[in-house]
Amino acid sequence: MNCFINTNAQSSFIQNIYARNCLNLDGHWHYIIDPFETGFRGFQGAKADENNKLSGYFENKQQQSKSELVEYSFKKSPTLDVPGDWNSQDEKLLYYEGTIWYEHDFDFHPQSNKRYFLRFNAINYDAYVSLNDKKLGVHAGGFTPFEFEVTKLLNAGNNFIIIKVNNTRKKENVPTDNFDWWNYGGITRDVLLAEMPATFIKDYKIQLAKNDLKKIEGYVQLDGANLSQQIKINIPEAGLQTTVTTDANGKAAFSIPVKKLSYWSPENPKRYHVAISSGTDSVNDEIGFRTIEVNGSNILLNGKTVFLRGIALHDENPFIPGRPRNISDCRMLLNWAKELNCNFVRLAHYPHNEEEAHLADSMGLLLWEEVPVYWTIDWTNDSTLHNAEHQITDLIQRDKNRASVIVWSIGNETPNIPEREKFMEAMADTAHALDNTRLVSAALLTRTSGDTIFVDDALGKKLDVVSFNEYYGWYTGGMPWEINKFNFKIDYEKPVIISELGAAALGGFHADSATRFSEEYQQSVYQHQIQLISKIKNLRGMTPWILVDFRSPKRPEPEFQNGWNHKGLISETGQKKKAFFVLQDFYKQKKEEDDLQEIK
Ligand code: GCB
Repeated sequence: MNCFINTNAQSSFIQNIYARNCLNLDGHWHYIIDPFETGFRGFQGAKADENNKLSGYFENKQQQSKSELVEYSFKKSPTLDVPGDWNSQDEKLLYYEGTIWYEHDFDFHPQSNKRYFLRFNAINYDAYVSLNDKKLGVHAGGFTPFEFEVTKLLNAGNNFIIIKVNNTRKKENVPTDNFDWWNYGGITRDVLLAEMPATFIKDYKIQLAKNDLKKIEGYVQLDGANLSQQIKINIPEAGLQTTVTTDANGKAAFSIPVKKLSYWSPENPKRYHVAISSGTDSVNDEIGFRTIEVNGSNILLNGKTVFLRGIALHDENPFIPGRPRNISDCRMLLNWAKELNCNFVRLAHYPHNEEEAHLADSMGLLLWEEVPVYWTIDWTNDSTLHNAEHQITDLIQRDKNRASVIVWSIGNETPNIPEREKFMEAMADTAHALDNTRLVSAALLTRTSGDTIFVDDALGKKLDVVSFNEYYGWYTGGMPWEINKFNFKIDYEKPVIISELGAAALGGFHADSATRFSEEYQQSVYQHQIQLISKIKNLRGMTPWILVDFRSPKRPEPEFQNGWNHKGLISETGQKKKAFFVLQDFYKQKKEEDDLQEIK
């Protein structure tokens, strides 16, 4: 059974964790590979973990005398870097799917008037967490943050964390057991110990009101015993401030009229310093203010039509190859997108690093963020839906103050079958209910009959933007130069984004444009795709698949694939393929057209 058992984890977490006073617990963590789950069940398979007491293997046990039999040792075991997936750090773990135990010691001296939260920014997939041999709780889902309050469990002096991580793919998980990327396991993002005042600002939202350039709106949420306080929100550079009082639940909503603001956009990624303070706490953020809306078949950014010159991206650094280990890895990827003349990036197919959205804010890149509701999810399983809803909720909770984020994507290529409807409609409703200031979409599938490509998935009615993936010239539709015969029939009078198109090419392999896996073939697909999709009257953006080659166990062909999906415009060695320049030129032209439009 898969369920999102979250005994002690908060259903929400501290907003803007990187602006807080944190001890960073990254570093070299000991690990033990445990394919038989011996540490969990005990040596004879007896039950472990009852009444919050850990037994056997979990404990940070040392041999006390030379005669004592202890058949494991964290201390003597090798280490893995945290953050980092395990697959890329130890050759024998490249394909590993199962359990690994992590252990990490740290020295700490808690203060008596503070509260402490142990924060994990992502662990893939199931995490079972303990501190000083006391169970904190469990978490399911590989890409969203979670935390535990540990105020009462910290020692003065030595402390240790033990985590059992398991990345076994399961049908009922989100994503399910079949997906086209590497199943990187482990503690893939930062581990932080946050020190907070007894009553603190746990959450806030500060954004322009829906479609309103003249009003900043939001709320502040306190956590602690002293819930009724005065809260000040100050944006000094804009000359804006307000004071509100929190209610008995610690929440206060506010609204600030705006006269003059420099609005955030890719051309002007202006962020304002925002200070939020209560009697007992204060936190700062850098926030950009912009509106995003759909008007008929247009997408309007700050009231003006925008064309989304995008590209899709996995959360992977090809040079490791593995999950990015720090923000510089993400910066490298986003810089490549900039070089391609993009103003938009699709962070596929799951939530990427929290800091990446801050980076996109500062670089002026619009973002599509997504949850891994991918392909054949276990549609009728209630706990799977609960898990998926939890993931979209956590993502929105985490990134709701980021100007860069304009689209929440609730899934990718989910088949148009009746069992799916309830699930996906619930996802769309959840995303809309949590955030009415952004657009909700999903990467849909199409169907072809004769020379017509039909976009008629019923889910389209629930989406603000109709997006779909199509691989004409690669998986279907004949040779690249034959695809222009197709025409689109799209059932919705809404803006359209092509969320994927593409073809694979092995970087450096040259042949004619009829030869699969050659750069020339890929180049030809891009040239003809640009003509094909230009037929779509409501086309307002595109995110071709994909910026960089990425690893996939579903690509075993030894000569051209060798465990890689080579649809990148940039190879796994960082080499730009011919198609990169086709798209770069097209986007340059699009940008010039848009700039001209602006002048008129
Ligand atoms: C798709 C999927 C993407 C795959 C891609 C491919 O439609 O959305 O995850 O990697 O096709 O390369 O086939």
